[in-house]
Amino acid sequence: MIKRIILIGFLSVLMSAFTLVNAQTKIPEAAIRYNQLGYFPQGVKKAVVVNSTAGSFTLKNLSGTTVFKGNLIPAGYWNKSGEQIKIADFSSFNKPGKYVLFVKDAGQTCSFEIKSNLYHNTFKAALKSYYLMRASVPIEKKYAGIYHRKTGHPDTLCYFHPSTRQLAVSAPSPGGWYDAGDYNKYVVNAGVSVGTLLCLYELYPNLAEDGFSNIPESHNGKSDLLDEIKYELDWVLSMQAPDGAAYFKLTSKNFSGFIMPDKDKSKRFFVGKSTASTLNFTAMAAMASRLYRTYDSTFSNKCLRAAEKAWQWTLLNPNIVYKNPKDISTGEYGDSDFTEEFWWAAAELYLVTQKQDYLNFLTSHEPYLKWKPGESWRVFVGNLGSFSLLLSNTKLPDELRSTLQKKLQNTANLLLEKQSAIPYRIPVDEFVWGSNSDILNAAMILAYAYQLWGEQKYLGGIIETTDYIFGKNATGYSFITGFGCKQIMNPHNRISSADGIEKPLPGLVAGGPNQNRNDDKAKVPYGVVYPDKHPAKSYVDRQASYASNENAINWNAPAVFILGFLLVNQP
Ligand code: 9MR
Ligand code: 9MR
Repeated sequence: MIKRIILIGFLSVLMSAFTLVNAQTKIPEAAIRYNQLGYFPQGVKKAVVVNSTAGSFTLKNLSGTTVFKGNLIPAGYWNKSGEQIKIADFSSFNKPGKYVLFVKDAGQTCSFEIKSNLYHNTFKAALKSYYLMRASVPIEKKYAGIYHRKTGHPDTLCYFHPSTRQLAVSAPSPGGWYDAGDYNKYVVNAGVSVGTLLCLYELYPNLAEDGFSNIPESHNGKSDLLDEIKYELDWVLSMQAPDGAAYFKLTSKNFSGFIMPDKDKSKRFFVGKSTASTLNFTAMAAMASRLYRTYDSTFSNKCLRAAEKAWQWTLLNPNIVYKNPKDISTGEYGDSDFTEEFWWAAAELYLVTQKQDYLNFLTSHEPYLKWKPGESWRVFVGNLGSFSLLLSNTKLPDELRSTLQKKLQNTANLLLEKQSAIPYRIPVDEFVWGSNSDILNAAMILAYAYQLWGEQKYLGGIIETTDYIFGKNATGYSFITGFGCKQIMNPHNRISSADGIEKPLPGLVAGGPNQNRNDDKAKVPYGVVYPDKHPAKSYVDRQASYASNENAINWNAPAVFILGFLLVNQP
């Protein structure tokens, strides 16, 4: 008996040792990671081949004829993804058409295209997603097809939370876009989103001309891009308090359930006032005043008055940090350093008014132009101000202009250097909450460098960065809903999860790999299991994963910017 127990014990130890060895020696699967939409005829064309022992690759057309053969170039081990990497470079093949890549032990890709205007449909969808995320109006079939839905959150009667120190009981605050997977509206995050989209308009005013987006305002004789942004701005303007400050957010007390917008009947509140929200408000309104002047001069004047009043409040209240009151648990967009927001607001106010006071502010502060990964809503806004200054014909002191140019050049070149050292060819290798937007924001810096100096290296950097978004990444997913061969199907988006339609709302950018895995089941009870914890693979296409698979207006904005930029600037 005892002998038998010992024997069984011995056997099970042996077996578990065997499984352990087996798990450790499990051969990692070989795979091809590529831009699932395709490549530009005259552009860089690379795919990443992982964990493969093959030495070569072939490119075939859809009738199976080999059109190109090349050697795989070893690029070593990448610790961010835990993969051995080789590169398939077929840049010299430039015949438009549909193709498939083959690698002996990694199999084959889906078909992808080599063509110009590669990003026309994705640009259109990424922009249109803002319409689909509009609050307070019905989303109509003639504009949204199967994604039509009833009006959500009329926001005609919103209450002042005590944190606003407002004596009135209620006021309307309708319109605007839902921030993200949740139904709340935050002034801070409106800032970087509106700013980024207006930057694109400033560069290419004819890109999404009247009728382009098929939205209710189409055929009003005005740019659909400006129409869409104005939908948000009209809401933003309703967030100004009588003293000039901007309330922090318009929100329910807690996140709603995963129900359709029209089913969420929770009370909505104006909550808080802060320096960050008020500076974002100032910058948006000032920038809008400048760029909407010919569109609607009354609106433009209204924006300017609102902006200057808000700015005055921030001079008296330069340090009001927002914290969620005890009874409010929705997004906090926590920030206590307002350097970037002040810079952006002052830049926009100077450009629209040309008043000496604003210029004095600019010349007495360190010009802001930096790359910092993480949280575009918190830091990237400083760059938006500098982009506006760099593009403008307004007279700037020579020293300010040349400092900004130097900083832009240095930052862009550092990003390119970083990119060339990362086998997936992205300019960022920290993957925090919303990493996809970091990667796209870095590409925006390259875009402004290209705009100023026209050097091909910057354009090449943008193109390779965009490959990452459409599947040339360690997860193998194409990160914009509705596009690519391996699509994300379960974004953390309340509408997509509750509308009964299998395919999620199209054109949404997923947050992407998040090395902090803030929603890991190991950390939070309602979390998700991450099958692979390498930073570049910390992503799950699960609805529950708000820290890796949500969408947000500030993540979509740089996608719209970059896709639009690549429609105009093709290699
Ligand atoms: O759905 C919420 C999402 O929009 C936020 O980004 C996220 C982080 O603040 O929170 C999500 O809500 C979760 C909440 O924080 C905790 N309980 C589970 C909620 C749904 O996943
Ligand atoms: O994008 C925000 C990210 O940078 C923060 O780390 C995170 C946690 O505070 O919050 C994110 O913003 C969420 C916001 O608070 C509520 N709406 C959804 C946003 C995206 O997850």
